[in-house]
Amino acid sequence: MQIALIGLPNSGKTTIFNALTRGTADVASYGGSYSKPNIGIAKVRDPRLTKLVDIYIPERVVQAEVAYIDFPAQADNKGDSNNISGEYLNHLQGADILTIVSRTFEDPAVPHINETVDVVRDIVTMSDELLLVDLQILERRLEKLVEGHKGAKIDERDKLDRETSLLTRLKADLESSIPIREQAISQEEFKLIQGYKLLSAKPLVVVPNIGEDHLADLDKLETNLTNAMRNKSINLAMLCGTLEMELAQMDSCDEAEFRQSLGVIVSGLDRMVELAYKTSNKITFFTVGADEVKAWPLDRGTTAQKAAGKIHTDIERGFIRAEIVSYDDLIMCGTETEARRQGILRSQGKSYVISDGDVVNFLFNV
Ligand SMILES: Nc1nc2c(ncn2[C@@H]2O[C@H](COP(=O)(O)OP(=O)(O)OP(=O)(O)O)[C@@H](O)[C@H]2O)c(=O)[nH]1
Ligand SMILES: [Mg+2]
Repeated sequence: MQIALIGLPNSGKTTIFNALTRGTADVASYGGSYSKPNIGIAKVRDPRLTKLVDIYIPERVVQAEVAYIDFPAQADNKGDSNNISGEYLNHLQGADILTIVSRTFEDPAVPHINETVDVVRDIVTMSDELLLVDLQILERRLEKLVEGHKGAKIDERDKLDRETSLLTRLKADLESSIPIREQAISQEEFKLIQGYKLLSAKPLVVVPNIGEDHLADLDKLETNLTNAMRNKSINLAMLCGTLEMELAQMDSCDEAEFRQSLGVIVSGLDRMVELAYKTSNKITFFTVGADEVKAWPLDRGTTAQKAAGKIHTDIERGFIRAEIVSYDDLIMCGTETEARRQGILRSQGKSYVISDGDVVNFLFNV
């Protein structure tokens, strides 16, 4: 899973990138021209995995991973579509989830591109920027369709007409500020536009970056901001970038102690990742054993047989059945043997749909 961090200059993207990846990329280093993005991989912290490790005491623990890309904003980026093009656009189109980092912290030492701090304005600016990019893509495609129509054979015209009317409809909604992800699009229609990799079709998470001085009000601020947003479907995970970066350098005991003392028990980064999973319809299943306990990300709605294919194509091909117990039931029973004894651990066939937290043992024959 790849998450792209975008936002206006000085919003705290690199600070949050460093916190997520325990990295040391330069903060506040924009020089006015586009330079290479920072790319880093982070393990997904999942407390359920820790508990499973306590039960199985495996030789190896494998956490899920997320790749993050942090883009240096251009010095003159005030949020118009011309800023997203070329390599930058390619990177964004390749990401699974877009995350807008939006500055909420006040700091006279850190200049703001729009002079004042106004988080709602900046979130709208950034999401409109994504819409504008999509509009341009659709406009260019529509021009090509008109040209193509002239030279097309009669039987091809029907297909071109269908696409033209779909794109015209999507464009009109974009012009009314409705992102693709909120438009009513059938599965069949979606297939027609999939190749365009439209940015506003991607799951979006907004990360308002607050100052250390507002940590105590985090929950209240987040609720207020959610209420203030015109678009209620926007998913917010508010956090303090500088604090999270500081905490990321500590070991987990010190981190927990420090969080306790600040009253920020839950990691803002963990909440952000959780939200990223939720908005992109990803769930987690686990495989367990004495050799390895592993967390696997999976698209919601995937069947047991398809999930087996994540591990190995042989397991998918030779799938017999899957033994499944939910994480909660396993914890309640204490051991797999007990879950089996109580009949909670069940055998499921290939069309069983995997749920979040399922602990799965695939039986196969090749
Ligand atoms: N006070 C305060 N300063 C912050 C916070 N987050 C980031 N900063 C500061 O803001 C400046 C910009 O942070 P960066 O993380 O470099 O921001 P960016 O979005 O990556 O900036 P560009 O790459 O230039 O677009 C740095 O000086 C940070 O130390 C915060 O939560 N509180
Ligand atoms: Mg940066």
